[in-house]
Amino acid sequence: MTYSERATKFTNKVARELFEIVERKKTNLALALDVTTKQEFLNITDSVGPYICCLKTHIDILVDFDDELIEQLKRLQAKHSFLIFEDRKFADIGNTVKHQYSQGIYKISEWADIIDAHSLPGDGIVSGLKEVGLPLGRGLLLLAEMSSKGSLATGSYTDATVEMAQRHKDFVIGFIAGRKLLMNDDFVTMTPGVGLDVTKDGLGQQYRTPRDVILESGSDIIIVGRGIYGSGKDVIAEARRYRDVGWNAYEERIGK
Ligand code: 5IU
Repeated sequence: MTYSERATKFTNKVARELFEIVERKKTNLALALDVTTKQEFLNITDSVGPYICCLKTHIDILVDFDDELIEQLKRLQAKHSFLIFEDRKFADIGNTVKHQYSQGIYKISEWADIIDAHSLPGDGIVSGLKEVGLPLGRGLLLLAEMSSKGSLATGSYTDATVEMAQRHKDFVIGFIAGRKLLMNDDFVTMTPGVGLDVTKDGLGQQYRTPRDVILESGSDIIIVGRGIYGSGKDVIAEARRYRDVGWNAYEERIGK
């Protein structure tokens, strides 16, 4: 199925919006922007904005974070049209994650369209996040698999995560995983650990190609970080390159 056909089937508004952006901008590329200063963060987002459907953030690594950053980020979001995914990987009991999601310095629920969580604590984590996020029209991804070497999220853990998602279809929009996990098209699959030039990073990260991820493994969105903004890279040229390779793999998959 095409991204636009998929978009019409989602009941969750964020999942629908994501695939509408993918189709409109013809990009299944999400940028994982792990930089530590506001200036780098905003400059790269503005440069790469036209080529991405989603910006994945780790807001707590910015050394000079302030509320103004969020306003600037929202302006760039309106300018370029992408969703914001805060890769917070919530992992506590429902009552605690509720506060981590909405309170503290970052007030993630106010600006992040998408968040993610470990399934480890059980259904309560989803229920807690849902209390905050559902009324705001947000979406949650569950971590069903990880790209790093030796990850324990495999086998029955992955299966139980899929079952958890199916019990919370109103709020869980999909998975972080290396491959499409369900035959039906009810969930979004986003895959990190994507790179064209190297296969690992020395700290356990493992890279696969966009073609492997989208065409062979049936994922929907490639998440690319240092492959685009790593040292010495031309970020615009790299973003275009990943967008093109990711989109070609999708067109090949749907037989275009
Ligand atoms: N990330 C992973 N693997 C995972 C999950 C998240 O790499 O299994 I869940 C994050 C970490 C980083 C980005 O923010 O995705 C990948 O960045 P690089 O492309 O620079 O390795």
